[in-house]
Amino acid sequence: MFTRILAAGAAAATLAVALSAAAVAHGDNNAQVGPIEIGHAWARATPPMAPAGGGFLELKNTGTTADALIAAKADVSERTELHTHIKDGDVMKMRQVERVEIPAGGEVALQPGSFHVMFIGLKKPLAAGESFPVTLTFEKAGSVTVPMKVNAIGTMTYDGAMGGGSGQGGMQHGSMQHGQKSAN
Ligand SMILES: [Cu+2]
Repeated sequence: MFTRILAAGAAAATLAVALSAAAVAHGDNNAQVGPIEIGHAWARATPPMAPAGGGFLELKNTGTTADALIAAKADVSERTELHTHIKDGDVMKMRQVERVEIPAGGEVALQPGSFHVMFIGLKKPLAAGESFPVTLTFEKAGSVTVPMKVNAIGTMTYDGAMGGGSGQGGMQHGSMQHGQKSAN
């Protein structure tokens, strides 16, 4: 229903703003900018000396043209980058990416083991139970700030499910190298 309203075109712009406000009021970190809906934004708590932390969210493009997440910004860290995980032999490594594509009518999840927001140079640990604002910038839709809730170390999902095994996801974030891109 929502999609059809937006597809009605530019005349719907004012309406879209009103709907956006309604979406935010639903809570659970949902926000919207243009045709892009953002939901389930969360970050994983970090141990005291961790240099970096990861943030995750779901993006849905209700529009008829592709868009892309091109930047994220937060005050909790010195730098904030977009990353993905790649498998190099048996080792998972993180790489910075310039953009995360969101196809027209499509969805993309930034989630552990895949795309994520990387908070590098944490000013203080991310503490479970807190939340902090993250500003996301999309190539076409512009910028929007969403609250990112912090789940416990080892969490794998927005709802707080823990990983099977060792909670290695959190460890990986703390120990992986982030200088690779500039060193290439
Ligand atoms: Cu990363």
